[in-house]
Amino acid sequence: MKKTSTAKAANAANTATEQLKESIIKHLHSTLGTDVNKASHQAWWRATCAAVNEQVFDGLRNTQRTHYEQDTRALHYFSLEYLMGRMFSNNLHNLGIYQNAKQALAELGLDIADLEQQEEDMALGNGGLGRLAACFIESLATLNYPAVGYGIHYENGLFQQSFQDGRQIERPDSWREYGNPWEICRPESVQEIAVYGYVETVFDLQGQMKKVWHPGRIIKGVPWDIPIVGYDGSAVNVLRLWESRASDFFNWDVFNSGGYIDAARENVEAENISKVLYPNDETDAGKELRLIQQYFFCSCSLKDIIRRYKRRHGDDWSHFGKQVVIQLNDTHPAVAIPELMRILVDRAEMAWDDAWAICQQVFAYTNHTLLPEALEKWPLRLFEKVLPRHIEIIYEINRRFLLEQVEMRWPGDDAKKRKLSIIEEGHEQMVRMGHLSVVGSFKVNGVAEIHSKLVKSDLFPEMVALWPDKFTNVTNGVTPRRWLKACNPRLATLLDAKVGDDWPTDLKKLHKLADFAKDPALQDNFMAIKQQNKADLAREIKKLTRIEVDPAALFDVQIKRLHEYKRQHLNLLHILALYRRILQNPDYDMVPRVFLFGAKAAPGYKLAKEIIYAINKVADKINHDKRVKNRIKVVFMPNYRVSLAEKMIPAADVSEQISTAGKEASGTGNMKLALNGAITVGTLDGANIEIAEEVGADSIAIFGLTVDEVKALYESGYNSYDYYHNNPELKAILDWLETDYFTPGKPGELAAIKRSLLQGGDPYLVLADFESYLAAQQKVDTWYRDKALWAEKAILNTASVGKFTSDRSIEDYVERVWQLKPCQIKK
Ligand code: CR1
Repeated sequence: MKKTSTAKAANAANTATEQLKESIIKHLHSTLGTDVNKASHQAWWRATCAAVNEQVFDGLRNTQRTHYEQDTRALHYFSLEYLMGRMFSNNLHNLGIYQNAKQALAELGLDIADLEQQEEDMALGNGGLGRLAACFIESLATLNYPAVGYGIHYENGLFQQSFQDGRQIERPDSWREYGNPWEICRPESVQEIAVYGYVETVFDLQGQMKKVWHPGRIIKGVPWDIPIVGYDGSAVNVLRLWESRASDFFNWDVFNSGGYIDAARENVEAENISKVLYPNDETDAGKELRLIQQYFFCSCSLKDIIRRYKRRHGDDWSHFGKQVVIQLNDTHPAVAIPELMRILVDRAEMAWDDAWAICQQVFAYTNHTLLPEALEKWPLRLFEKVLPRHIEIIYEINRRFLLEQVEMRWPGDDAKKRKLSIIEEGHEQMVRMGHLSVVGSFKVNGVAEIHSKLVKSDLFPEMVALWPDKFTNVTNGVTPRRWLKACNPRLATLLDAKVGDDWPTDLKKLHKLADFAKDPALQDNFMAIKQQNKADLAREIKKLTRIEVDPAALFDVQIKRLHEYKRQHLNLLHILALYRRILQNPDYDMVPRVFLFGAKAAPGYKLAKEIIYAINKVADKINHDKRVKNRIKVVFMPNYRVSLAEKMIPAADVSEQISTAGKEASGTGNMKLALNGAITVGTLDGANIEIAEEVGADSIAIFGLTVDEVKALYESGYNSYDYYHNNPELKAILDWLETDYFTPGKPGELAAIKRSLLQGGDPYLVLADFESYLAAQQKVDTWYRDKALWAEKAILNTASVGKFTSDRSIEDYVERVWQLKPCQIKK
């Protein structure tokens, strides 16, 4: 019995492989216009993508037809960022044809790994927030939920980073310079949107007052669809990204009246809107173009949703709130709230209360940060200039909110009104997008338990008093398809054998592994895989940086955006402490470690760039110092991005999650690293707390002040000099940074870090956590010496983090916020 079914499966795989091969050759000829004899890897890759797309597009058509026929309620994810990375291997895995493709290509004399490297990352995001959106849309497709991702088709994604004498250099990222095989242009669904101009008050024949917006400029939005393949390949959803163009209609007049140059200039201005992603992670750019970007994509997307709705329901709006739910990924798309109000009140001529009721059925808002510099506020003057009608609508939303909610609850309390008003008073009036998002949404969530608690207690306590049921938590997650199956094939194969091959859609299954955590055979296999992954990464490190590292050393990894609150400089202080101990004691006994960093700094963030420079300079010194005898190597990997993360994460022994408690909303790298068997050195912050609960106190190295202790310390008046004066080692390494030891002939080049930690007041409590951080690292050193003990902890990490699949996050959203039903797609 078993034999025949295995034989059948083998036959089917053979046919699939043959068909793929044929299709690849066909596309090499007819799509790429080249020939097997002269095709480059790039051409082979494109031909293979075209072959894969035959299946992707079948799935896409099936899915769209089914959703239309069944008139499903759908989620619309509004996000300024999608950090997709590469799509090739993921699409193959999710279609279940990775092995066939690998085989087909091998038979054509090609290594699939070489082709994978041909793809540019689709880096339309900064960091965690954008990557979360990418994981979520993949999970939504996998779980068969009707969903569309909406965003911007940036011509340039996040800048490419290189180092020149240790300093970060940014270059533009033209990810689609030669076209991208995964995107489909949809000219039939173009939208036109308006900005600028003025509002006129008119009275109709019945004497009703009406507002008429006379726009100053019209911009065309051209949609590009990226198919999102669910795992097992039956549902294929879309990510719809808008590209801005000059409106033909609008510029025609200017052109005719002889204003050819003016028309050309306007074209450039219109096209600028989707030209580039703002490279700030967790800081508000506050620029006019950014507001226009936000409005542009929200307006295009809402019109797209309404067009689809009307195709089914005509002018009957009564089902809109049942069919449509919109998730706002942070406040960036919050302008969608007044835009929907404008469409309903001004265009559909609906009564305000009815329109508002619809809005409040439709919008939900996710908060991703408590950092004050990230909380978006727009100068009222600017808002008024760009969106003159929307500012009036916001005034009206605010007037009613203050009157019907705040005044009712706290009569006569002007201080409360000032605090809660969507318009901030002051030297310059500002529009508070966070307030607008909470007022306009039916649900508000944070992204980890602790963060959601802080959103309620520290950010919006009065809003909680008004609407206690509005606030909820959905802890973040990551897709195990990309972050284990595709990026760590060796471990994936071991897991298939040990727990069965359904773990990619049922990650709790990994828990079976815990029973074998002490089993020497499993430990050997598990650690042998880690070793091979480390050897692969060592080769990559050599290729990218020319630095040689020993795969037998402990690989200590910190990968995330560069930010003071994430405290890469705390990591650096630990490295300096170890180095100094070695210099003072040539026999200093420590497990050899490779410290690996990957991080981009926002181009305007000076101190972040100084930290990169300092790490590079210290690395240079240590890596060439014979006295170190390879006990320490420091490597800053250039151009950290999704595809590099996929190489680093499977090779990590230690995961650095060392933010100041209360500052990292969740983190998602922490989940990916633990899933791949790295042991976390971390603070009780964000999702680290939940990871610790899952893996158990013995399999994680927790250190540092807690959220409450951090608050207490700030309140009692933190003085970083106390720590500097009381810890001679800490004092010595900080003073070291002021000398020219790491920058010969140029003393003081690394002094900015010391300055920020002392004169600057050390806003993120680096010095306060230093001692306890070093103690946690010492513990890790001890653990690592005991191979069996380490293997057990590593296995327990992989076994215990099933909770952090993005499938679970999506099911939480469905239950707590979206109220969706899955829709099975027949193949
Ligand atoms: C948070 O800093 C979180 C991601 C995704 C980031 C990070 O801790 O994992 O969001 N916040 O929820 C952010 O980018 C603008 O705010």
